Amino acid sequence: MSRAQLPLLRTYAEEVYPTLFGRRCRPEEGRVVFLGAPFDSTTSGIPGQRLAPRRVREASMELETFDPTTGRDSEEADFCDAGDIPLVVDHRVLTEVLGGIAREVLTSGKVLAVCGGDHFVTYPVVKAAAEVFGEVQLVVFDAHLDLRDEYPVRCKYSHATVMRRLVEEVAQLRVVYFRPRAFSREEWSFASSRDNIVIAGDAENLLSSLKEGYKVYVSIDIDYVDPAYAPGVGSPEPLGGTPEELVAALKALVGKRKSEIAGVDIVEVNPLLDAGSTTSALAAKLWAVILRELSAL
Ligand SMILES: [Mn+2]
Repeated sequence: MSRAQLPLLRTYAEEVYPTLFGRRCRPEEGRVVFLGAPFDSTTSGIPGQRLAPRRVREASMELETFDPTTGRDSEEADFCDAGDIPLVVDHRVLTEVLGGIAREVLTSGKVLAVCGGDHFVTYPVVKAAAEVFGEVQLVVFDAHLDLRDEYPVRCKYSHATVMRRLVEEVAQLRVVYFRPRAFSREEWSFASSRDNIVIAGDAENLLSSLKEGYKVYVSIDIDYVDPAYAPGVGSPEPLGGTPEELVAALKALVGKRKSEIAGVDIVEVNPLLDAGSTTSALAAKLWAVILRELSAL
């Protein structure tokens, strides 16, 4: 049988998998590398965050991306969508695979943008950042502190212990939380006992809490936002912030610290618990803002 040339059909096949804002490029192109981490093995609630990278990309295709106030368009931002890491279900394998990629990307001078996944995906990336840069400041937008020693029972490495493990294992790490609102007594007393953990109550406080000269990594748990705006999360916590507040804080942070930002992640979107694509679309919109701001160097 002859091998038919079918160029039109091949084009369609290449476009089956959605990319962030439709971007097709090679991973070595672009200042920012966008990478999906479809991992949800350490969640203590209903899993499904592994589906978020794909849903967030699909939602991004429906969004308009031009910002008239700056004249910038997220579709033209200086990034590449590198696809997803392979599905892994063991946190040690995730640490090896994602940590290795993060070291490579950060060593090259690029910014790593990770689309989770449950909050544990932050662990290997921040460890890699500390290996590459030494001193790292971790800015956390999250309803929760994720500072439990074990959660669920006897589990040391999970989405609810991720910040505790990082604080304990990474020397020279500073953690600055922006307006958390859900605490266990244990977490509060741990946070209060450490001078490398700061809780900021507003954007001004956040910026003044950051020391000069440190690389900055930004971790956004989508449950920072009120469940009314982000229902597709495993641990919905009432009385949260609005998306506008989050965007204002992110713009202030990225605007002021752009050249120091080593990486950003958005985690804990769970499409299985979402109301339509509400939460995935919010995450996609946040990526639009972040990529636009990071590109304006
Ligand atoms: Mn959370």
